[in-house]
Amino acid sequence: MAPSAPALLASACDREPIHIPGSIQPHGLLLVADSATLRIFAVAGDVEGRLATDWFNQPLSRLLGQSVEAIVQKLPPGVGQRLAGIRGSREMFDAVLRRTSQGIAVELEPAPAERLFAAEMLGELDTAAMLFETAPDLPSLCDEAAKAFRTLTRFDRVMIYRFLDDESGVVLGESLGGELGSFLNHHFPASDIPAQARALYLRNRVRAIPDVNYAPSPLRTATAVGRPFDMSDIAVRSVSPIHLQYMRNMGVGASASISIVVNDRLWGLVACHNRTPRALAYEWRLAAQTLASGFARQLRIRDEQAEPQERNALRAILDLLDRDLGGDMSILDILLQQAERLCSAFEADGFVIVTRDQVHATGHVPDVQALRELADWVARAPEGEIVCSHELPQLHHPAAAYATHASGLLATKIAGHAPLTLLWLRAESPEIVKWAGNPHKALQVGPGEILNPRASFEAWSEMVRGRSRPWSTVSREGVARLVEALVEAQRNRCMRELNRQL
Ligand code: BLA
Repeated sequence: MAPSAPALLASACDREPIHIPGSIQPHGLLLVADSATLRIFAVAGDVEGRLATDWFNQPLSRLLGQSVEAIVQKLPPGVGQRLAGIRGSREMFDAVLRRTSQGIAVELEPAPAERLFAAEMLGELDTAAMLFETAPDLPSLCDEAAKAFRTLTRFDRVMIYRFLDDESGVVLGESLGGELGSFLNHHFPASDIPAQARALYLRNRVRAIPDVNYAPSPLRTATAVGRPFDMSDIAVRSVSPIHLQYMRNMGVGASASISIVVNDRLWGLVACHNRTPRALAYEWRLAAQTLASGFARQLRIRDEQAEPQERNALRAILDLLDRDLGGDMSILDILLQQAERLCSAFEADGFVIVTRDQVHATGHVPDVQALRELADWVARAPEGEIVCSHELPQLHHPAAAYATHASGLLATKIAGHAPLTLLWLRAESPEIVKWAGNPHKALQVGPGEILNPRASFEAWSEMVRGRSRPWSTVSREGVARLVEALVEAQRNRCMRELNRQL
């Protein structure tokens, strides 16, 4: 089958090597010095004009002062060290030094006109933490977060953008100040933020584009260097031109985005937009990162609190099964006796046990023929694998015919001399999704054509079918534990049988 238009687009976008753009944003300067000699071998930006100096092969200390040598000596890999108050020819700079595998990188950005004082910042963070804690539900928590980030950054529009399972995203919270319109509850396709960008944002947690209309400043080296310079951690890294066009299409003049990381996964982003150019200086970026950690902590706590009910129901049924499996009743009879509970504990609409010659169904399920077909498909998965989907028709096309009963599937096969396939089914829950622009028109690529971002962000609604409520990690773990218990019971029974025969 030919790949769909959005899939083609996503893979084309995923290929842009955004960590090695070979240039920076021109509000900053970049110097790269040899790690051993501390002599500069590459620069980007108007170093000659703004620092009024010749740079090539000069020691870093000539530009940054003698103290730089001691700082570099103590610099652990990967951690940025700030050095404030560097005097340029016309302006003051703040510097961040970083040890990389390709040399010592020094980023210089204009010092902000005002400073963010620690006491002021801690006060703001403390107030935000309290508001996060007392927010009654997820939408209010996201609204509080959007407000807190707007108070801190003073951008016109601040959004809490959450990634969904298929990597598309939705705006869950928003705070508006200026003339920019609202995107609250709007969905955006996965290709708007491609995979390599999401991976980078897990590592580099705060990014700013002070002016989306900038002309990039190329990295210049006096002698050829082998590998392109990796700018993954560089704040002034030049961003993808496709993304810059996207921002311009949205009517945005400046942006900043802060990663929200929960349990080592990129849960979402705080997306800050300003209609006109606006910078987010180092201190504010640091404060934004701390605020994002506090917000992420609240998200994790709430997620953990939401689970106990489901966990308890599953534990209860697994304990019951453990007790019965120690006895003499057949495994199939035990499962049949507990079928109703097995269905409800996994919050399924239907539960089915398929043996070689029988189909035993509980709850709402499609017809027997469909169930057999589905079980045969599950049985072809590698042994021990748990099949889990809340968009079954996308994974297994014949399921489109019975999607109303089974858009969600959690399933596994227990091998052995009397193999069993267990299917938990969830009914379709059609959803009206409001997109910012028609996601199916996002594609503008053909052979030899240049990739373009969407030009329209007009609200566009669509009824999404073939999806159920997603399965939780707890449910998936529950099936894994059930499989373990059943396999062990089979083994014990075999041993007992052998002992009896001896
Ligand atoms: C990056 N796209 C991004 C970023 C956001 C979005 C937030 C991260 C920018 C950053 O951290 O500085 C998209 N911005 C949004 C969305 C909202 C928003 C969804 O405010 C909703 C509220 N973009 C496209 C297409 C491609 C593409 C078609 O639309 C690919 C062909 C690419 N987007 C793209 C790339 C980046 C990006 C490559 C990385 C930019 C970079 O860091 O260099």
